[in-house]
Amino acid sequence: MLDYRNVDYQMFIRRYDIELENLELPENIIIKMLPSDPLLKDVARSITNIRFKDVTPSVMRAMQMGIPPARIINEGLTRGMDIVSTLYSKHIYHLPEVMMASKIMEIGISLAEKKIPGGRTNKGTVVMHAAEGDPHDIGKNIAGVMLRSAGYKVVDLGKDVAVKDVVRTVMNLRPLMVSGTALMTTTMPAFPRAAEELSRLGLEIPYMVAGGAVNRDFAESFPTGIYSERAPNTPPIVDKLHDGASWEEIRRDWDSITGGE
Ligand code: B12
Repeated sequence: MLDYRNVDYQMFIRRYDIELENLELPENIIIKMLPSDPLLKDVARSITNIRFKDVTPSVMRAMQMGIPPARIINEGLTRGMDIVSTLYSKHIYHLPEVMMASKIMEIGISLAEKKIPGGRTNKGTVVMHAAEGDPHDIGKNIAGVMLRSAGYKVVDLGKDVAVKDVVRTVMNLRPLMVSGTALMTTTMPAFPRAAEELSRLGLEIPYMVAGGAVNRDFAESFPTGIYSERAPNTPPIVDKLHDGASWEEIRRDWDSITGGE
């Protein structure tokens, strides 16, 4: 005969993580990650809730209330996409939601981007691309906005760009820097290939690599490679190159330039 009198029910609750499961409801994940500013919250919500019609009014409202466009992009739109990425990794959202969210984010970026000062100056050219075979370009597009607003001319080759096209463009334009983005581990080997080919042609142009698939160790594993972890950290790195720093100096001073991230 079973005796339930002395059973510690807390043990069951912990075993099945009932409390935790409840906290992990999609709405709770969203609430925990939303920015605290109510205007930026609305911007992020338009993405997390996949509401095309909300993005334009929420971005416009935030701009009218004086929130700088770069902040709307970094703390509103990007945060919204981060939340969608989290929901995707937890199998709550699937590819269709992710694709719609990235479209909504693009609408918001194109609105905010127009109000970013710096568009008319040209401190130098940067060639950007997403690696051969890689369709992920959202982070690259954000970094491109940051660089344009810092006064650089961005030549964006787009996504899934063949190594030979990167090399040809860099040969023709001789930019201050070339940047490649990879979110898939299968596509990141394209970068050392392109950098080696450029070195073989006698071009020692810094090759910034970025995106979720790569890290600083990988970036610094081949000559000319440098790393950027987050889009907003990119202008300070390029400013150093503009001031004459070499890729070796960027590696050496990376922590102080980027604040360690
Ligand atoms: C959006 C997305 C897509 C979209 C891409 C839309 C687009 N236009 O980019 C779509 C739906 C097309 C897609 C497709 C696929 N995807 Co996908 N996708 C994602 C997802 C959910 C979010 C990525 C994202 O844009 N995040 C928002 C941006 C803002 O964040 P971010 O890229 O990390 O950018 C930040 C930093 O990394 C950095 N950064 C990024 N890029 C750059 C560039 C520069 C220059 C700088 C300075 C900084 C920088 O700055 C940003 C913050 O400031 C990720 C999951 C994840 N957790 O990352 C998977 C993910 C990248 N996808 C993945 C996969 C596997 C695929 C598919 C193969 C799925 C499939 N089975 O079909 C296909 C690709 C098919 C193909 N070969 O064509 C995997 C990759 C796994 C791996 N490690 O190899 C991931 C990690 C999901 C997973 N956990 O499995 N995907």
